[in-house]
Amino acid sequence: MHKDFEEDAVDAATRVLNSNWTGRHTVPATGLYPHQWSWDSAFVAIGNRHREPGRARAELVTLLDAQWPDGRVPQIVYDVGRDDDYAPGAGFWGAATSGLVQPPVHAWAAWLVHCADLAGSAREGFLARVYPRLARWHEYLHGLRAGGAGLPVTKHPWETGTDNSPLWDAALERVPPRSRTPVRRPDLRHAGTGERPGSRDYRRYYRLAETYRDAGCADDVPVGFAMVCPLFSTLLAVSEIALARMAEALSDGGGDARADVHEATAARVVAAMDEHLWDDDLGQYVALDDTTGQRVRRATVNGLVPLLLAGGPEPAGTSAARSGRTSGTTTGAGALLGPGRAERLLATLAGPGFLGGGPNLPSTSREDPAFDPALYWRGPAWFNMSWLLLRAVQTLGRDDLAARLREHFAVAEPEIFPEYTDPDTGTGRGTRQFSWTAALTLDVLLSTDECILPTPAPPSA
Ligand code: 9WN
Repeated sequence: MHKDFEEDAVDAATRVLNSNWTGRHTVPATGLYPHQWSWDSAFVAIGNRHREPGRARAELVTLLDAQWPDGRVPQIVYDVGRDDDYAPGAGFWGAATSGLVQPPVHAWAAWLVHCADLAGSAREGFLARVYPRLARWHEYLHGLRAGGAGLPVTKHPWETGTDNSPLWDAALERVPPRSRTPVRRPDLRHAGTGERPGSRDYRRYYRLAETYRDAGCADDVPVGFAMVCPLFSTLLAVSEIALARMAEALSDGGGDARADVHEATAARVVAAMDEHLWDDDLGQYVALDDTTGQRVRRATVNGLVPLLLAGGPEPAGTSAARSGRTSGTTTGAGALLGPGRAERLLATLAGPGFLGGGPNLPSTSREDPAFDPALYWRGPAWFNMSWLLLRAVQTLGRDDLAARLREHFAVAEPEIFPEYTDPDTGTGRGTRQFSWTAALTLDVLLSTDECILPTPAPPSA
């Protein structure tokens, strides 16, 4: 990317993050999303760590302050003064937060935020504050949310972060498109109807949320939707490895038993993904319907994200913050994908359904019958997905694919930091001045260390 462009983009992205910062957290977008969202805050913290590390720490601490006693970190923390501006709101839940969750990218984000400013982190006792809460969050997912395959289930499409991906179509078909609560759509004031889920989908979303809420958000009551997602499971495994690094850093010298527990848990998650979510015909991971036991054979970007678990060289920038272990490679470590899987995933990523079929990475394969370049998670290119895959292929040394994925960020500033883009033309879609688009653009432009994955422990001798 050109130098002038980079400076302009850094300034413009910083302005977006400044204007979306409320003093305690960052809203995803002031109009469409006026509250704090869980995984958005993690991506925002990853971008803010470069120039505003104190704000990055505050972002995560604010979110974790809203953690439930059972360990869940809520999907949304409401700004009750703006309850009319987004639906369903605090009134629907009868609580200050949603009862749902979102993908667990937080521990990974917290580790990166810590590594970016070791002195500030130590001064605020950041790791000691967040580690126990993040560990409880993961315990909730491994415990109350464990499905038959031993992987966490999502109880609502909103929990997947990829709300109307075709991965959820068949399961949603079984949900009656009727809710007792009237459906409100303030979102349509900020994005076109052709870019957002339809009203039938929304009636089902409400129905599911209402059923879960009325059961007291208890996880032993079936709500009619229980899906295992390869994106969600991957982020859990990566974050579990981040918890291991945190446990070591906190134990002041290494050899902490908890780090070994996190490593073993990550390895168990990856092994379960390999066993239950791999689809050899599609050459990628897919979702699993926990109600029927069937895999959902649809090609989406969610199923490529496990490339983050393919290994690679030791990340130099993170090793300085680790105690007790200063070198080693990930090759052969327990938390990695099975033999041959990385090569197949790379081929699928480069193939006609994804990067081989057009300039940017679509959220749903161009070869899937549901592909639509304008509609939310059914085709548009999302910057968090380009970022996740970029980090994966950089770690694997695939500079060709990294250059392709980086191209997406070149349209972020000219398109006013859109929520997502048409994967073929780069035209902005959804809302604008979207926080994670700005934050991850900053991360791509400002990162000096491109290998930012927490490293699994080398196999013991
Ligand atoms: C429901 C906030 C969120 C993101 C999700 C994205 C979208 C909400 C919505 O916006 O979902 O959570 O109303 O569509 O799908 O990933 O966290 O940016």
